[in-house]
Amino acid sequence: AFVENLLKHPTFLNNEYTTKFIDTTPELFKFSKRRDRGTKVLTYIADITVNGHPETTGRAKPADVKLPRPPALQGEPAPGTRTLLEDKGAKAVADWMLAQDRLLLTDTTMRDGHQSLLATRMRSIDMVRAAPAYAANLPDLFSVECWGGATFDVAYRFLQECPWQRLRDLRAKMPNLLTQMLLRASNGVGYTNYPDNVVQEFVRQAAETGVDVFRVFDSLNWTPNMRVAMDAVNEAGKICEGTICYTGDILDPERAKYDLKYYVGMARELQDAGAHVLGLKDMAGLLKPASASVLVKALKDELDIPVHFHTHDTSGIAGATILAAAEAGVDAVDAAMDAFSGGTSQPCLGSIVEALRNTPRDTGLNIERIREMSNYWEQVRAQYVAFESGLQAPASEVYLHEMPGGQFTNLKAQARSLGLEEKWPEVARTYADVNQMFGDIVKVTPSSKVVGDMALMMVSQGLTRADVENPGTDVAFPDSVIDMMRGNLGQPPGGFPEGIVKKVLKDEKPNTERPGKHLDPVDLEATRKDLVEQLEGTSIDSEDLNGYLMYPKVFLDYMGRHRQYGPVRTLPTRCFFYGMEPGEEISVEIDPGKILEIRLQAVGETNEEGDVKVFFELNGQPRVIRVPNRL
Ligand code: BTN
Ligand code: 3PY
Ligand code: ZN
Repeated sequence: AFVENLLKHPTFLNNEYTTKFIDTTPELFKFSKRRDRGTKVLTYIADITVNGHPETTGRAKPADVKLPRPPALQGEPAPGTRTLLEDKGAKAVADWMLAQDRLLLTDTTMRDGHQSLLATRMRSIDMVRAAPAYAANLPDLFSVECWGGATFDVAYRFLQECPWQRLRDLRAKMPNLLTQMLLRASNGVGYTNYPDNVVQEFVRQAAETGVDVFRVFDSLNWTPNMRVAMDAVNEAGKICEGTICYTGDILDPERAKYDLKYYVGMARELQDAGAHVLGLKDMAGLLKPASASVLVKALKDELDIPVHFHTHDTSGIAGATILAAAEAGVDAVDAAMDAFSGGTSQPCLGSIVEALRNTPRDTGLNIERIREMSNYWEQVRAQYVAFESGLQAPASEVYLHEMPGGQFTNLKAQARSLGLEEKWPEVARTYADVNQMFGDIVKVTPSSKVVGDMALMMVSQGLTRADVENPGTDVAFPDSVIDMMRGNLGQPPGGFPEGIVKKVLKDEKPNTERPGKHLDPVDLEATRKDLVEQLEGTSIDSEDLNGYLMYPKVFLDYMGRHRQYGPVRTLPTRCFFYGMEPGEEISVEIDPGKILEIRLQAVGETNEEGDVKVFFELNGQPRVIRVPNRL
């Protein structure tokens, strides 16, 4: 019956068969109620047109319906850093970095840029359409950060798309450029510690699908908890960027816990653990220009590997820090294309290029090509007004709370939704108090979420640090706090303060060993079989399995919606979030070369059953789709 269904399936008959087709076409296994992909995608558009998208309802709507136009291609892609990795390997790339006079640049627009400015909501189509222009016009970039961090679960959860497909498409369209991802070491791209074999399997798959540079960090800077991920990257023959998270202020004697000696020592450990490159990750943008001069010089003196600096411009002064780091000899830095830079994102790429022109660190990048690319990103950003944070100005407040760029605006929105908007200054101060109460820890996903959860709980319940620490008061701690005190995210330098551990865990003893040591390996093939059963026979490839292992529920919900709507990733962004207007026409490339011309004719009245008829033309043929009016 399977083969029969396959042969009769309209997609197969239309010659649209792709390797992912069987996996993503569960109706092959359900021998009734088949719907073709055209009907599915029309159903999606009809539903959004009638009911709105839950993510944008009640929010700003972009004015323009025009599709953003990527820059013209300047000839064939020239050999780039990826070419070197393929020819000579990871160590050769690191040696090449050390041999450059110019400052090398990573473009973060497709990962941290939109993660920090647009709540991670950028869709694959807007990235994939830009990728050929990156390859052809900007072959001198060091790398393109385009995967990992929060983008993985947001893709499944809110964008109804497969993050692996995004990676595969970007990889194919940028064959000469290094792709880069952010990996939370044993926390993978999630918020909790995974069994060692899950982390290993995830890295293997990411490398196979298309990641070249893995920036690996631990949310408490605990190097023993980074080894599994780092070893897996090296095993895969990819570039391992072992990363320090920067917090505090090395020039402030009051923050002696995180002093120069601490960072240099950690850098040494990461080099010894097999890092090809040292990542210096200033996730909150706390590294000041004068401190950067001192720190970068010390790291360069101590290490034999190149140093790659990442910061955020929340304070407004990160450009100065980048120039100081460049002056002190840093090998590479991160920046975002102009239209996705500034604020809680990275500093402005074009301005760094200009600032260094005709100096010893001249980047050699073509500013005109950068401007064209940024013009494209400006049009892209305009489609996502619903997700703008509204942060209007630089915030020196970041030196008080030390929130990472991605968290700052997110926590503000969370506070707003809890009715605590007016109390924001108190949330910021409490976040700082919680940090001190936890022993002054690195705050970056997932440890930053724990501190944020605790701070919001305290402000909404009117509790101070003294109240929480008072052995006489009973406090209901958030689950994430209990989990961290149990040792499930590992240990910060010096451990958590005994008092707070006792208060949170009462008589329970924390685990101070590496969390992965106590997690049994997952039986991957048994899990796959189980999943296939849950999905009534849908076949599950290794990318899907890795998605499920990271986020079981998020993945299953995604698959459920996929069954109903089919792939929606190639819909224009405006249509995906707002549906269509009567008279509007769009082209959708549902498979390579296979284009659906869709025109919305009219939206009917709601009938007694509460359904609405939506009238389309699909490739010139009339189609009527009925959807429930849920408003
Ligand atoms: C989510 O937020 O759960 C993901 C977005 C997709 C949900 C689809 S969009 C069309 C339909 N209408 C809804 O309210 N939910 C689904
Ligand atoms: C992430 O883990 O997603 C981050 O961007 C941390 O800075
Ligand atoms: Zn960042």
